[in-house]
Amino acid sequence: MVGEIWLSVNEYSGGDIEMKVNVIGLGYIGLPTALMLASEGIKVVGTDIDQSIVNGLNGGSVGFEEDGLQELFEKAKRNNIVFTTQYEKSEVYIVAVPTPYVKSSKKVDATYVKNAVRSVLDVCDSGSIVVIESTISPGTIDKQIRPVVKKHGKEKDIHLVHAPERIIPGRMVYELENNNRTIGADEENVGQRIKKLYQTFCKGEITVTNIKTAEMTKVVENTYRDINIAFANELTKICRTDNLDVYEIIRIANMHPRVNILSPGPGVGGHCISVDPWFLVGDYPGLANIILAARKINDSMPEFVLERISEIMEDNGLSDVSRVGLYGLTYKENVDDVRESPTLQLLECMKRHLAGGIKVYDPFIHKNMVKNQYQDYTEFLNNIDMIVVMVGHRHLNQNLSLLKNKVILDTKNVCNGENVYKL
Ligand code: SAJ
Repeated sequence: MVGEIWLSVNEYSGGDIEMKVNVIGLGYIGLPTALMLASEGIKVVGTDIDQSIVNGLNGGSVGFEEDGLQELFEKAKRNNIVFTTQYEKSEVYIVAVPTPYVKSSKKVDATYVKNAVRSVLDVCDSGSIVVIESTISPGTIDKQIRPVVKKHGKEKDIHLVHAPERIIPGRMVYELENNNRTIGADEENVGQRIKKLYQTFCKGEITVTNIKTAEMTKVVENTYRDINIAFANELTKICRTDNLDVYEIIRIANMHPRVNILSPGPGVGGHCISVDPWFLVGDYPGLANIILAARKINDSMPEFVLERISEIMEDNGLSDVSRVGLYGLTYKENVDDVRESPTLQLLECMKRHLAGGIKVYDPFIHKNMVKNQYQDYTEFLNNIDMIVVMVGHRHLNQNLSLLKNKVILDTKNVCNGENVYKL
């Protein structure tokens, strides 16, 4: 059977051999991956336990916005991609379900992955390959997934692979095609087979290594970025106490050939960079020191923004927080994803301090999800004297003139002018 898969992938690259892949979890990662494979002629079944997602896809709606995603969807449909809540017998299974972390222990919560693997084991044949794409902390496959396979009595029958994704929301389709990737497998030939599969759409370099190295590498990549953002945020706080312009300092420092400081901001959101470093903190207590400090600094930024709001309100004789508006609810610009967003963290922090009434607007969020949220930009602006730019959406820049009578706190360094305050 294993030989057959190897053959089929090889033959596929040369032409028209069928190969079936079941992609499990049709979210931000699983869906584009499923569509990409189907567009390249692989027979794909996309599975999600959420009937409404499956109904949406079968009804022609992709569910979220990404450049090039709709076109990919159309192509995949022409190639007969199937969307269902059922798991389908296939040669390869790609699991792309969420991996949250347990707030108290900071350890990865692999429940969704384990459930998905259990369901795969119920249907799969001997020789199948189960690829985990979800981000997991180092050792998760050994400690949590292998026992599930063993309990099912299939440890000798199936092959586990870890192929963490690297795509960034906002550029997913481009990055799926062009990023380098890592594949971790127990046996080199299994890794090479999965490499062939990803090579049907991925033009980047694909490194095959062992599973634990692949797990660690993925978490290290996001932790590296978290630490570097934390450095920029810490500099911001330092510069604030001395009234120094942190952006000018970073600009000049970055002219050094070996310095590349990232941008400060109102905090770090998203489901990756603000989550993955906790896996290392949780798993290596006492050793993950810089990592923990970086997490704390980035998590402290929404509160720092609140302090800045209060200072600037006082400077301008403003006392009514309900005349202040937050621009942006998403975790970064030009996406509709609000997971772990700094604005939500800031609102949470206000709630803890029993403060409320601040207004909110985001051009990407068409449903009201927080209190005092507006859907109409003009109405939002008419009801505030001070605007806090939490996210630098393109929409803000296209309508900058509307802000000329407002006091502006720009946490993303996207506005200029006399009435503009920075972090
Ligand atoms: N941010 C800053 N300053 C910066 C850069 C980002 O404050 O200089 C903030 C953003 O505003 C946002 C957060 O950090 O709130 C994260 O945004 P991001 O654009 O840096 O990254 P993500 O979370 O959208 O995607 C990351 C990517 N990982 C890395 O860049 C190492 C992506 O490649 C991964 O695939 C993704 O995480 C993931 O799934 O792990």
